[in-house]
Amino acid sequence: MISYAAAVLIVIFGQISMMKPTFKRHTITAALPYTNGPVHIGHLAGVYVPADTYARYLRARGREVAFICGSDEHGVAIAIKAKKEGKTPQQIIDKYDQIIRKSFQDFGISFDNYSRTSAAIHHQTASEFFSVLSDKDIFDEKVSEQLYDPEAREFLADRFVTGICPHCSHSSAYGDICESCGSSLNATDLIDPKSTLSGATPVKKKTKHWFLPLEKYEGFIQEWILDQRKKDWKSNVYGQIKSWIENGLQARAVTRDLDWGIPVPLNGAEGKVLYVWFDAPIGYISSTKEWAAKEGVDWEPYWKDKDTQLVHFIGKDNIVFHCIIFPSMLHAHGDYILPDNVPANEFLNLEGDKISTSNNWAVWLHEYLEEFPDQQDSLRYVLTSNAPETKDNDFTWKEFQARNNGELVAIYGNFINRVAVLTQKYYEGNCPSGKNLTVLDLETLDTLPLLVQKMESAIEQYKFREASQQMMLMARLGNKYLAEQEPWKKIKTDPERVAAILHTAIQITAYLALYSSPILPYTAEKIKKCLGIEDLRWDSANQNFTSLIAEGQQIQSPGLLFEKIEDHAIELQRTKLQKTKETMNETPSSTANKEEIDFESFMKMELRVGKILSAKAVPKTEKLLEFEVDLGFETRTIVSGVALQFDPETLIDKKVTVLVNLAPRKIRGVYSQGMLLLAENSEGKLSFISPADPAMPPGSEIS
Ligand code: B3M
Ligand code: ZN
Repeated sequence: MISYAAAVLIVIFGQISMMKPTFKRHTITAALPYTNGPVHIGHLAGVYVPADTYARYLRARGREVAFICGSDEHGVAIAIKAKKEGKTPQQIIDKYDQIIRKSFQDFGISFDNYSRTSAAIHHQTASEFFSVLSDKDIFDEKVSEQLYDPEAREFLADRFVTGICPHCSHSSAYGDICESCGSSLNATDLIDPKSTLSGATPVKKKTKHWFLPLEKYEGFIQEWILDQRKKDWKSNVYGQIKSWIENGLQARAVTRDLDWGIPVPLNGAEGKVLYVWFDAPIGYISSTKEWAAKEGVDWEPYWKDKDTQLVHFIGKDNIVFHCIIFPSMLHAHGDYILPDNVPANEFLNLEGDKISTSNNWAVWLHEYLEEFPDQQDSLRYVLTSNAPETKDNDFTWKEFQARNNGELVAIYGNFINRVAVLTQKYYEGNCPSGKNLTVLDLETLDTLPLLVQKMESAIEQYKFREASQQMMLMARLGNKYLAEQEPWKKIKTDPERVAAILHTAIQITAYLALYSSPILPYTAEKIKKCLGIEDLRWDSANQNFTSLIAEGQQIQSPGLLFEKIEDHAIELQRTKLQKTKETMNETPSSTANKEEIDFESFMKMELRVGKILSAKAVPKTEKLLEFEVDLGFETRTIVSGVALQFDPETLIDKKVTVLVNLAPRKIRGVYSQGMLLLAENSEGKLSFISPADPAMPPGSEIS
């Protein structure tokens, strides 16, 4: 018993000495996802699962937390996506905001608030922030030469332009960043730039912009991060900042010539909007305001009180924005606190290849749940235990299966299940007495607070992989204890011993449930309910750890906690990816990719020149226009899905190519007789096929 008491003291003392300076409250932010696509496992592993684990942990310890996120709805990525799909940016953001919100909800990402940067409160907050800096004369106003697409008649910046990276020669760097070497770029730095709108080579044209003079903040960043030796910061983050400072910081334009975004609140800035990376991080502040208003609390301490811990969870491609640009903005403003830490993760690859939204090389969260319903915790666990914390990591379906079946099912689930079943069988579900615990039982229980302490310390250092290992060690301990004690062999001969064994095992299940909650929230909730310990608190439990569940307490079986994943389910996923790969490797769409046809088949098509006589929208549709087309020998009605890209008025009298002998079809109530032929470039831009000589009369045959 002495060794047992001593161990407890060590545990308690150890905990006190390990504790970091405690903050009064915590503002936890997770990168605002762009609403130009759904979210995938890379997002979850890199940002949202670790952020959620941290937020859940702090709440479990009774801390005041504001866990903040929202959709990032401005910027070029969205403008491009809208152009590609022939939709308005608003249509795009509305669609993906919904999908993303739902995925987060479905995976139990416990944001206190999830906002949108298109919200009025954000426009106002970002606008005000800009005005404060402008009033303080922070910005340099410069007329400079920017890239301009002469075909699309638009200024090009960021993702609207690609070219060769001047630092690493990567052939498809963007106008704002090279994803290969991580350098932040200005579009004019690119070698051999090309417009992603039209493919044209851009020309330089003068335009006025407002610049944040980052070079003036070098000293501040140097002192804040490097000189203070934020040694508890992750080395990948610290290293990136250091190399940025060593290369020298340059002024960055914080306005853009774009028609999608927050208007620059200045006279003489008409037609210009705030740069998305200027407004997006301010989105954390707006989202906090939105939350505070709903909760009836004051938002300001969450951003302005030195006793608040501000932590940004992001992926490594966002480091410069969160560790240099946004802090410089906050510093220039003057009222705000700076992040206490930015635990950025590296990237998660998928089956050996970089996850890519455009190539569909991803496991989309909404699709995962269709195939593995109610198995959120399995994915959360696998992504945590294999998180790309210090280097890029690979997600493979095989490993997913192995960890799910070998750890969650065979160890964690098996242990809990056996305890529940045996307690039911021997004691009708009531926890047996713990009065005859042996030294071995007590020593087993003794180990638990130590594991919890290691887990706490890992989480506080943002080492979530390690935390998940400690959690699994707890389950292993329980499983091993039960396997070695073999209560099923002793029940007839030594019922007193069996009572002690099950009492001990039940305490371990309570432990496991309580301390798994940041990592496996759904599972923890289920077990806690069955044990009747929903109200048990993280800290109090640790001081009372031999009798979390008292003698006689009724416990229920949580049923199947984790489902075994069979080979065929994994094969299905791998085949799906294999198919994607085949499409990726297929000849690009700019070269022929349909099956060969013979001359006769081609000759079956009757193609003629037509002249558009009238064009009007088909009521209650977004995309359809109804045309009257003169074919020389007759006039036909033809419906075509081009409304998002063409103004009907501009098409009158245009000569076009018509497939005349296509079987007629009724489209949205309109009888369409034929098809207008269009060319489509890789960006989705459409163009009618017109005869080179505009004098060709309607009805002329094309062959
Ligand atoms: N929208 C996410 C990304 O780079 C970007 C984060 C903004 S956080 C303020 O994918
Ligand atoms: Zn590069």
